[in-house]
Amino acid sequence: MSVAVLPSAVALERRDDVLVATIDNPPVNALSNAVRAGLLAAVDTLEADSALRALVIRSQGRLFSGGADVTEFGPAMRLPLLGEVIARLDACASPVVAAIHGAALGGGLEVALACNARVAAASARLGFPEVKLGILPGAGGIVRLPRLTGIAPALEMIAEGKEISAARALEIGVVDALAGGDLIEASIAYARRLAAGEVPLRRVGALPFPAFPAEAQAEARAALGRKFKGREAPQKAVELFAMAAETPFAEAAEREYAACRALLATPQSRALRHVFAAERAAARPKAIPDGTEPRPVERVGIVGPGTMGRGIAVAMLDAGLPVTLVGRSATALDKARAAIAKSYNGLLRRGTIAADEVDRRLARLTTTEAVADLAGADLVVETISEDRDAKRAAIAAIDAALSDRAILVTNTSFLDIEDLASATSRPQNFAGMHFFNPANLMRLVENVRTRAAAPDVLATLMALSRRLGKLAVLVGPSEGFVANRMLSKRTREALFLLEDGATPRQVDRVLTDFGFPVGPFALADMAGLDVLAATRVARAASLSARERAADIIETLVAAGRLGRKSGAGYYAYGEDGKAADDPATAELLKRHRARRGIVARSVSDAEVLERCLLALVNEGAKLVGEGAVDRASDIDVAWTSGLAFPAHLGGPMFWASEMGLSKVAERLDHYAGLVGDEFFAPAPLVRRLAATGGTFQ
Ligand code: T1G
Repeated sequence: MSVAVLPSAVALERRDDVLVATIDNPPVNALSNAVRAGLLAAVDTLEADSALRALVIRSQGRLFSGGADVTEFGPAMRLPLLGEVIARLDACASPVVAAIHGAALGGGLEVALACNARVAAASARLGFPEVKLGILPGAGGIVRLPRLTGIAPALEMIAEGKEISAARALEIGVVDALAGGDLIEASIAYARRLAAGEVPLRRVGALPFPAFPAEAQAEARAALGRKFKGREAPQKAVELFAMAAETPFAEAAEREYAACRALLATPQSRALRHVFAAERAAARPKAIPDGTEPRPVERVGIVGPGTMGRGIAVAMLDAGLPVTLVGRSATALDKARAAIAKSYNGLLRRGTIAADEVDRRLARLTTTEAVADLAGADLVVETISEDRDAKRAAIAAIDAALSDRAILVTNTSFLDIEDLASATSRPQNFAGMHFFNPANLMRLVENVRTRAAAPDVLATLMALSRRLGKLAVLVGPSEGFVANRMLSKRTREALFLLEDGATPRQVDRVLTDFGFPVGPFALADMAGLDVLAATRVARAASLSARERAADIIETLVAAGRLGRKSGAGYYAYGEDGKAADDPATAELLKRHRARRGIVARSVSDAEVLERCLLALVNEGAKLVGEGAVDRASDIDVAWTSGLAFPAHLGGPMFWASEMGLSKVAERLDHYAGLVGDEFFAPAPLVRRLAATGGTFQ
């Protein structure tokens, strides 16, 4: 056996008559320039040596390949391009086999599809995540995958970015075999069978492309339009599938590549790639020095069996953690356990989880009325109601029960977290973990640093969030943190707009046309207006005089309109559950304006959009200026993952940067004149960036 290490990220090794090429490009084996060159060298070696009968491509590390190197995306890609590598693999006279472990994604899967066969480890996953970056496979994914699977499964993978398991890949023909034992040995054996003619040698590009009739195209377009509102790439995928069905292979491959390049230059792709990078940057907060080891978390406690406590418990149980749930009464705890079991039963009915797995998760849940039972917990989440004195008392009691190294976090939404920290004897072990409802489903967690919190405590929160499958942003302590603090400014403007003469329908329509799945008033009706009214009471001290006077929610509640649950709120809800405009709301608004001495005027859609969004952006700029977040892109992560800001617009700060900060400042000045300085005077950071021509990025 001889080993030749090329000056590239691909090592070559001869296993008798089979050449094994090993991609080694940490952390995700992206197909960087050195990998592409290495793969070409592998094909050269194979073709130059008649003693070699086949090539196996495998990878070192966690996964086969995460695809093209996104850091290389730019106007000029360095040669060789991936397309050249793919074409050489495809044209190779001797068999080539891909040995897939971990995951084969994007360009990584395209490399595999250009091989004659694919052998996968049973745990491997395969997918085309390009669409999440606003692009599409550009190196043969579109022209090859449907030839193996048919149209529908390929569209799911390419236009929706759906990842599949190795078992599913075998079922739909994407892989040829699953390796029971050693993947490399199985792949080498498969390559030898191909070389010996025991298994017919196939080139995916030579298979017929399935028919894609016009009606099926129209259906796919409509379904994707509903599912991915406003997104260009999924629609483009349908167009390219249709093109590939009618175009000779080589020409179709060229057109696929050109389309991918064109998508790369779109604002949507820039925005989505910004979000991808922002999510990864958020994982490295400045307050946590490199190399800080998180503390081990093996057992968690949750105090407060209400909605949030239950959701957090499910998130922990789902991640394999044993949970001790503490409540004040057996009745409350029984209710919580029943609710948790019910949510698992829902999954069971839908077939997304196995019965024995539900049993295992529920078996990890212990309920108790005794705070002392938290003694063995490594981390405890306090989720009792938002009442300062009650929270301080609960926190002091939990603190007394915990060991010296245990971490205590509060899930408060808007109480002063430094004040809560002062209720503990070990403030270095105290911080915030602000989950969103439903806590087991929402991706965002705001981890809140307090002045005294130890870096390894913060590192533990970040690591735990990741283990829960969440996206975490580390934020500073301020009222409402990032998401709710900014959202409250949009809520304020939405209410002021109603006072000025807009209707709930207009505001909701403008924001859903922008790309939010639901507008603020339809959302308020879902949340319950009584709940929102209570929040207004709790926050009264920090509301401005005009906000306090804009008591539309209180007026609606007084009229018995609590939102969806009472059949009417801003809208009226009939049998069909649809939100209908209600003359009674219009009448209440009219009286409200009369009482406040406001003369209704017609408000343009542009004004609605600018006031709602610029109010967010300006508050975001204040958060950045105060150092409450490390970078503006952390805000974009919070909004795209937690508050449904359309990711293809990049988040509020990216959106504002695209608009240009001098325009942002100019519009803020305009609304400061119209609505009031206290609401719209540009944040100092906006002024500075407007003057220097900078952006938030
Ligand atoms: N290129 C460059 N760097 C990448 C990368 C990539 N494709 N994928 C991940 N990284 C970096 C990432 O920034 C982070 O860096 C580190 O690797 C670990 O990532 C021609 C057009 C592979 C499932 O869209 O989905 O192929 O922050 O923290 O949770 O058609 O990364 O540590 O400095 O996310 O284990 C298509 C994107 C490209 C895959 C691993 N591929 N990546 O998840 O680790 S387009 C993708 C992921 C394409 C062809 C085209 C995930 C992952 P840092 P991580 P992870």
